[in-house]
Amino acid sequence: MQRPTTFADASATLEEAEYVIVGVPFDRTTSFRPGARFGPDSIRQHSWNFESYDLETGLSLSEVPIHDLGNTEEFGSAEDMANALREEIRPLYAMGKVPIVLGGDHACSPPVVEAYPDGGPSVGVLYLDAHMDFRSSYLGDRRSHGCSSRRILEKVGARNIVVLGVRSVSEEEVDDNKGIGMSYVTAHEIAREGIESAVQRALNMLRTDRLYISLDIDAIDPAYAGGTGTPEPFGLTPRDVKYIIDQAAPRLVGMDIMEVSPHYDTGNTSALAARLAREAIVRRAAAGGAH
Ligand SMILES: [Mn+2]
Repeated sequence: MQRPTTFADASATLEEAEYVIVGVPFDRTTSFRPGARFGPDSIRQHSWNFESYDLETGLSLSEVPIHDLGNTEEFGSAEDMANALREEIRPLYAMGKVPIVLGGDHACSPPVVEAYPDGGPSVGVLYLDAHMDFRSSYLGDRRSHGCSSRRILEKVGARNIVVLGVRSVSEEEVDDNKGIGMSYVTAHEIAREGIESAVQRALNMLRTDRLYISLDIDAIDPAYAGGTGTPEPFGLTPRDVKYIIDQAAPRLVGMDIMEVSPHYDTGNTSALAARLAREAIVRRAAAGGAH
């Protein structure tokens, strides 16, 4: 019998696993409505909604080696969370595993990227978000969820991160970025030019073979994913995000899904998040994703 809070089909031991689920029940930097700390367990519960068999790839998730490490402890500050999470994730990369991290607010993403080993091939980050998250500091906290793309950029460099789906940004962030040059594709551009062309453009901007996806669930329109802390209209569709994941999966080295806040939700946002995590795993498995 599986514990109900284990991610579905995560029946491998840590040693056997290629994909490792980690929950981070942390939302202390949420700027509008809190609750993302309940995201990891809600996503896990909704993951049981789906068939193990994947129609498109012909693979069964139950045959893919997935392990659920459970949740991190709770933390008093974002800095403490970042330091601990980085150390939690570092050995997973070293063992050649693909972390799938469930948040938590978006402050939980930078430590997962920062844990990626230096010295080898660099990683390119597809940062899916309604917001730019490019403040140097927010409410006195450099580790706020409003600063996450900036912290990631400081790890990977401006050429190795592209923000997709953005439609909310402060003038200060736009001005700051003029001297830094982080690439972004707005939700409006994606709606105009179509997801295929937009993703191709985004992938051409990155100079890396290895990809990491950071998915703030608010990248997706609140009509589909209203269970989140800072809902923002004019968003991507679930199918847009599926397409991004499908394109990136063969080169994927890690992924996170953040900002699912189940108490604002009927359950659909958690189900969508769980389904997108499963999509990334099964697509990468089908492509024989290498390290
Ligand atoms: Mn964000």
